[in-house]
Amino acid sequence: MHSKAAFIVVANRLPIDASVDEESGEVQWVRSPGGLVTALEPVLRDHHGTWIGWAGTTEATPGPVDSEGVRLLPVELSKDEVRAYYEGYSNASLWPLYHDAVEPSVFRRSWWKTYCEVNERFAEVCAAEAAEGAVVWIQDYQLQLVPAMLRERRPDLRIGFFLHIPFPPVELFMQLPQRRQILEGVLGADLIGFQRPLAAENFLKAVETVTEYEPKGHLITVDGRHVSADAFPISIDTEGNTSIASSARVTQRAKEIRAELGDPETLILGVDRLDYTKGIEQRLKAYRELLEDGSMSVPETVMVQVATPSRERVEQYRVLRHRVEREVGRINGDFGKVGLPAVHYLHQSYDRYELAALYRAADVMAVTPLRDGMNLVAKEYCAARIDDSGALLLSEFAGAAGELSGAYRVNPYDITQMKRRFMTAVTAPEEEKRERMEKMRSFLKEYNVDRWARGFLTALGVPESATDETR
Ligand code: GDG
Repeated sequence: MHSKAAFIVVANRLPIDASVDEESGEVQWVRSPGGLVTALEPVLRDHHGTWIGWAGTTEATPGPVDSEGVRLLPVELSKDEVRAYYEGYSNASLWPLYHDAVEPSVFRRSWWKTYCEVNERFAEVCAAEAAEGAVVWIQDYQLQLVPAMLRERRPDLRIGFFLHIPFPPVELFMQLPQRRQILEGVLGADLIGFQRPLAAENFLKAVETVTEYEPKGHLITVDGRHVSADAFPISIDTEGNTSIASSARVTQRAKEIRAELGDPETLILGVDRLDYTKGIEQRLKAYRELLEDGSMSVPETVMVQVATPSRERVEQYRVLRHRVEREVGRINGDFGKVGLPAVHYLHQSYDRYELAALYRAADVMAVTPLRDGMNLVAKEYCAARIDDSGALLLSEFAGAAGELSGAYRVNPYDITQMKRRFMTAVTAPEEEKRERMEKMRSFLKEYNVDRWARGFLTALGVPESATDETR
């Protein structure tokens, strides 16, 4: 029998993907590298820790896998559960509400019921896996009930919770039919982490308004227990990103990309999950108007928009895709030339090397969300600019705007201002851009994802040596 875990990460998804072997047709599990894995892997390995999550499939769910010193423990979900818990309550009720309700939330009582049941399952799996006094770190909005459900079963555990997306202002949060249950769920944790101080403040205000608990500063006393809520801005594996961007393969590919695009003077890049929070439509609108009024022209300027497929069964995402594609078609119809479109729209996923090559090829990176917890793409772009060139256009509504002070800030709701900022980013003197980029790059060297994970775990009471030595 395997021994119980002293450190556990609980997230909606396990860091693995199913891949079907072409010859045998067998399902294999491949590790999917991501920021969270990179950050947590050393701590997990050091503690012989376990990662609990859904394997991303409703079919051949793998048994527990031991992978590079980390135990991956899958939680099974049925098709109906994925629809109601993940696509429904998480992504059609909570996601829009937590992002300023930029699209209206859809509330269905049956989705909530399944959300409770699935959260319960995660809590049960975790309770059975945790050693006495273990540290458990629960991730994100899909699992907000797990902290309290777990505490009920295992009061001996040290529980942390981190919300990757914003926490909305109380006026909006009040719309949520299950506002009390959600807050009480999260309050099961000892430490609650947010991306920005504003999110922590919104949360504290919601607790004060909705529950009987009275926050004092960042502390809330819940049944005699001290719960702390604070900001822990997430970051990227800066060194890893920089090293991929400097590789010969990526350097070569960045050159090829520019050549394939017809060697434009200015290459504008957008990389987002195709999500209505990312401000893709506003960005396209500003670009179209700049082409219309002659401030920019094709082929001197070209835009590449990578829109990674996302949540395709959720209605609002389908509608968004139509709107974006119609606008891209319109821009290309009006301003493209044979073999030279004004926007290269790519509804595809790329590997990290191609992504890094795009970052290195782009003169201006446009990150214009209407609301975003942090936005890692903005940080990855800076990490990839190994010669300190390039300009980052960054929405003030992205968490990253609080940290990346060298960016050209935009309000994506103000198209006129966004057009002006686009032009500033394109025409600013090289020296100015370099200074701005240098500032952001040195910030990211220090504030990388290790620092984020260590900061949170230290605040949670995990001894510093345990989070430090292996780094
Ligand atoms: C949530 C919050 C918060 C994208 N396309 C491809 C690809 N990506 C990678 C990027 C980046 C990640 O996905 C996206 O992260 P973001 O932070 O930009 O946005 P969300 O997905 O909305 O993330 C956000 C984040 O959680 C972390 O806390 O910052 O605010 O919304 O790393 O590079 N990666 C590859 N191919 C692609 O086509 N390989």
